[in-house]
Amino acid sequence: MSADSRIQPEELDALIVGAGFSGCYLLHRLREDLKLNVKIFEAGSSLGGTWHWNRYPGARVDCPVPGYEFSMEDAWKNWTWKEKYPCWEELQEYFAHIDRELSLSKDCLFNSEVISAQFHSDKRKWAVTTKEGRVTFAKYLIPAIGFAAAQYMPDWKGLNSFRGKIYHSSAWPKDGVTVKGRKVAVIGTGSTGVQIIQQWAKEAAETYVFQRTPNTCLPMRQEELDAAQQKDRQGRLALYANSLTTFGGLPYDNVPRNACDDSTEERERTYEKLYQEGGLRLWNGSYNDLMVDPAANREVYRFWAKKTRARIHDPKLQDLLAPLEAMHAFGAKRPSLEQDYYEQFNKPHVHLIDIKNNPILELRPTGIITTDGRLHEVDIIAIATGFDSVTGGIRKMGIKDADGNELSDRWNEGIYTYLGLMVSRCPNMFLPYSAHSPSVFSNGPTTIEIQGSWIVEVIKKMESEGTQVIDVKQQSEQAWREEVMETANMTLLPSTKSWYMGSNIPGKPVEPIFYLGGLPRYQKKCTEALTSWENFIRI
Ligand code: N01
Repeated sequence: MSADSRIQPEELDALIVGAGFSGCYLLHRLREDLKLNVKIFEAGSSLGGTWHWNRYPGARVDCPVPGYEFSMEDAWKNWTWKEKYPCWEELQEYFAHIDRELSLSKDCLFNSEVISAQFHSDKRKWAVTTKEGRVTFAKYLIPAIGFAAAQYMPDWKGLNSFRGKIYHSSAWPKDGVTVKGRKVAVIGTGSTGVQIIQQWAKEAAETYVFQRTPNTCLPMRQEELDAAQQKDRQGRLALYANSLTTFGGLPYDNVPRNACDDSTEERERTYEKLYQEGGLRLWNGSYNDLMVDPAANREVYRFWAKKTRARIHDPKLQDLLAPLEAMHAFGAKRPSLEQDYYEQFNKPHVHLIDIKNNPILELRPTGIITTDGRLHEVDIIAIATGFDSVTGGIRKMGIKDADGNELSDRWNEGIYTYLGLMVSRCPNMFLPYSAHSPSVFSNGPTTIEIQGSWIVEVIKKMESEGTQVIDVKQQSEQAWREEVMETANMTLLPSTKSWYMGSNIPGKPVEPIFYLGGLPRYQKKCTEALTSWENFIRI
C-alpha cells in the first residue's frame, strides 16, 4: 500500500486537469463567481499548459497580442507585452504575472499527472487518480488538457539505437539544447519544425531538414509593441468586444466578399495587402470562400508560391519548398508564421532532404538513413512530428464514463460531443478547448472565455435549481456531430491529410475534429442551449 492510498481521499467541488489558459480561467471563475472548492492538477511544474511544455527554440504564438490574453482587467491592467507575437519565454512570464494577480498556484497541484477518472453514479462524483496514487473525488470534472497533450512519435526502426541526443518538441529540456558547432536534424516541417529550423540553422554547424510536405509559411512581420498604447483602456475593451464578432475571435475578419466578386487585379491587390500586413491574414483574413472554392484557393496558393519562390535562390529548392502547384488545399494544413525561414535554405550548411520521395528508412547510432541508402550523420535530432490531437490526451487521462467504458474506446469509431463541451454518460464533465469546438480555428483565449463562461453558467444554473447531475441527451450529441461534419464537409479541409482530420495518426478515425462554423455562430448555439435547457438530462 502506498503512503498516499492510506490518506482519506480529498473531496472537491470541481477538479480541473491542466493549468493552461482554460484551466487557469476556470479556476479563477469558479472560485470567484461560484465560491466553489476547486483545484487544478497539472502534470507540469508550473502554469502555462502548452506554453509550459513547448519551449523548443523559436516557439512563439501565431495569434497577435494583446488579443491573445485574458480579457479580465485584473489580468491585463499591470501587464505590458513586448512583441506582437510573443515567444514562449514571454508567455511563461505572462502566466507568472496572472498567477501573481489572480493567486492561481495556491490551488494547483503541480507534477501531478491524472491517469484515470471515472464517474461513480452512486456517489454522483468523479474519482480521479494521479500517477502517484492520489485519489480525489469531485462533483465536477474539467479536463482542460487542450488539443496537444499527447505527442506523436513515429516508430522508426532503430529509434532507440541513435547514440546522439533526440528530443520531441513537446518535451524540450528545461535548460535548452546547445547546437553551436554541432550537426543537427529536424524531422517535420509543421509549425513546430519551421520554428526550430529557423533558429537552429543560425546556430548549428550543419542543419538537415527532413521534409515530407512543404509548409505554406506566411511572413510574421513581427513588431515591438508600444507600452503607452497598451494603457488605452477603451481600446482594449473595444478589441475584446470586436473579437467576439469575428469568425476566428481575432481582431480582424475575412474580406466580406467571395474572390469571384472582385476582378483579377482587385484580387491581386487584396492578396498583396494581406501578405504585407503579415501574420495569418492571407489565410484567415482572406476572401470568404478561400476554404470553400477550389479555384479561389488555387489562386491564393499561386500568389503565395510566387512570393515565396522569389526568396529562394536554388530552383530545385524552390520546387521543393514552394512548388508551382499546391500539394494540398492552401490552409487545409495550418500555415506557419516565419521570419526568415526561407532564407535559411540559401545557406550552404542547410540541407533539405525530401522524404516524400526518399523516405526515412531507419535511425542508426550515428544518424538517419533514407531509402536511397544515404546516411545523414548528425549529433542531435529534433522530432517535430506533432500530436495525436485531442483523443490522444483523452486516452492518456483514462476517462471512464458512468457505465465504466473508456471514453477513448467509445471514440474509436468517431468523436461524439455536445457543443464540444459535454459527452453523454460522462455527467458533470466539461471539456474546454477540445474536439467539436472552434478551438484551433480561433483565437485561444477568446474561445476559452466563451466556453469557460458557459461552463460557469451551467453550473450556476444547476446549483440554483438543486440539480446534482447533468448529462446530455444522445440525440443532442448526434445532432451536434452532424452539424460539425456538415460544416466541415462544405470546406476543402477534408480533402487533405492533416491533424485537423486525424489523418496524421495511423489508425485514427479520419473525420473533421473541430467545428468550422465560426465563433459567433458557436457562441449563439451555446447561449441557446443554456436558455432552452432541453438538451440535458438533469437529476
Ligand atoms: O505538428 P504538425 P506541429 N515521418 O502535425 C511531419 C500548433 N503549433 O507540432 O505534413 C516524417 O502540424 C509532417 O509531415 P506531413 C499549430 O496549431 C502552433 O508542427 O504529414 N515526417 C509535418 O511536417 C500546429 O498546426 C505553433 O507530410 C512526419 C510534421 O511532421 C499544431 O500545433 C507552433 C512523420 C508535423 O506537423 C501542430 O504543429 C507549433 C513521419 N512519420 C505548433 N509524421 C505556433 O506558431 C509526421 N511528419 C503558435
